[in-house]
Amino acid sequence: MASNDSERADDRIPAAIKILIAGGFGAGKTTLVGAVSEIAPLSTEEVMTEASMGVDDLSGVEAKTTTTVALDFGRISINDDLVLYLFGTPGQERFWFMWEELALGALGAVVLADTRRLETCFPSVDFFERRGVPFVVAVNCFEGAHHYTEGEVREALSLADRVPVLLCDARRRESDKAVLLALVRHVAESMATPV
Ligand SMILES: Nc1nc2c(ncn2[C@@H]2O[C@H](COP(=O)(O)OP(=O)(O)OP(=O)(O)O)[C@@H](O)[C@H]2O)c(=O)[nH]1
Ligand SMILES: [Mg+2]
Repeated sequence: MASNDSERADDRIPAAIKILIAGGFGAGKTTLVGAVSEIAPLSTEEVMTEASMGVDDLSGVEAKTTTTVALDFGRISINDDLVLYLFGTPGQERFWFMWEELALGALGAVVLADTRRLETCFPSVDFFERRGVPFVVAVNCFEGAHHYTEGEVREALSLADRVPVLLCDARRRESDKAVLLALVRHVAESMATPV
């Protein structure tokens, strides 16, 4: 017997794509994955001890007590046809060697920029530009920090016109979803018109 449309919709297996959440130390990567994930996020937070003093640059994020030592992992369904698997990268320089492995198979990335230390997202921007991985820049607007306009961020990071820049609050799910939707659109456009 032929199945009807609603049965077919139930049988559909959504496409799954891997997305990286990158950016500098303390930019809010773990916060974003935790806020937007529809499954309990996996995180690998460790308490920062005195041993990291002089190794990790805490200027601007002095209140930070834990840090990601391997990865964050979460999942979000965009619709019935598309699921995003989110991999948050570790931000500290001593763990950057893991980015290469985490980036394998990633179709796109969010670079979270920290308004208190905008320059800390340079290495992430550089990493994805070199590999030709489409990315968006999401500016996580911390209260009390300088507020940049989209144009100022674009100029400061020397971003190509095609790279979307958005302002966000990593703690808010709707804000994070808007960032991920912009990324999905950008990935689709990049696939249609590769540079
Ligand atoms: N005020 C404010 N605090 C935030 C925001 N996003 C994250 N935080 C806080 O900033 C701190 C650092 O956030 P994390 O999500 O751990 O940052 P991270 O980028 O994962 O850090 P690393 O993995 O150590 O590089 C946490 O205490 C968050 O609660 C934000 O938008 N506004
Ligand atoms: Mg983290």
